[in-house]
Amino acid sequence: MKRLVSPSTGPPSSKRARMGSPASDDSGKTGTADWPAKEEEMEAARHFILDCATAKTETLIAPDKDADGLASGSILQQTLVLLGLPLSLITTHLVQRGNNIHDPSERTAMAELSPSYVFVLDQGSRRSLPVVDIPSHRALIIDHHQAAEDEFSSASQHVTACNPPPVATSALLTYLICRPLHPAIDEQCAWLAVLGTHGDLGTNFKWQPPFPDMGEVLKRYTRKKLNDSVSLINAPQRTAAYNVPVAWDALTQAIGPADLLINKALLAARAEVNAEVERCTHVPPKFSSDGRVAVLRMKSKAQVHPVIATRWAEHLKSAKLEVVMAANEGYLEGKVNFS
Ligand SMILES: [Mn+2]
Repeated sequence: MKRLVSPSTGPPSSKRARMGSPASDDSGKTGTADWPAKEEEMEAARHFILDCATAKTETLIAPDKDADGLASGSILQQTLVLLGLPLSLITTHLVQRGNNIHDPSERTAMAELSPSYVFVLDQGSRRSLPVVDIPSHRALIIDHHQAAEDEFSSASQHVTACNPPPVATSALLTYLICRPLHPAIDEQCAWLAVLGTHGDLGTNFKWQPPFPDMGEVLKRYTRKKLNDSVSLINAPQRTAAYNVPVAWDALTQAIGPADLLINKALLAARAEVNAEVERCTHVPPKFSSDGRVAVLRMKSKAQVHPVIATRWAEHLKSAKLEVVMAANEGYLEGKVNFS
């Protein structure tokens, strides 16, 4: 089966034509049909992307703020540009701290950009209004969070890797959708698929079937540099300033992990978060009277509570202990954020 579609020839004339995918190619190395998502959803997503590139109109990418979401967004943006969509027609929307994409303020901000095509990446899914209040827009949701078949924004198209297991990441799903669309995507974007996957599934993630063999990528860029990149890309979302655009800009401009490792803004963000974790992590936990719950309290504008909860969970050793909670009073005004 032909795996690559030349950008000059465009999509096959038949809407149902199969463009091929790693899940169904000759090598048989990368899993089975309908993994990481339903083949028909993946094919429909490819047609959506090709339609968008051909339409040459205002396009909005709304990726989640972490390594997986941002890597997914960067893969998609590079694909659209390779397919001929001018970068000047692509805008990115990153949601505000503590917000989600369905918040009225986010919907307003996205609608103001008057997009004809909207991509919602790695944001989680729920039954909701159309992504934006623009009657003519087309929206594609790419996700891997658990969702029932009808738990998506109305008037949207979706492709989800939430089943069958093992659940892939949004970055890997996006990569596997985009890879057959242009011959350069493999070279440009494979490392981003690994970065996003290590972001969500852990830095020791083993690339075993049905996951594709990424041995080449790990060897070329090294696991260490890719994992270092994960922590750098995840740093801006945890800073007091919540400066996610710093991570998006760095990731979309990087040719490989080496560019991220010397990025001053990312390094500064990580240093700030590390210092703040260090400041907040030494308050000893309080235990419930039965010893089953430990609570760590802190007050920080930075998103340090997940890191501190994880650290203490690894450190505390008690047969009775079942739950370790970090409670941050300083993250969102008037609220306590738990991890
Ligand atoms: Mn994700």
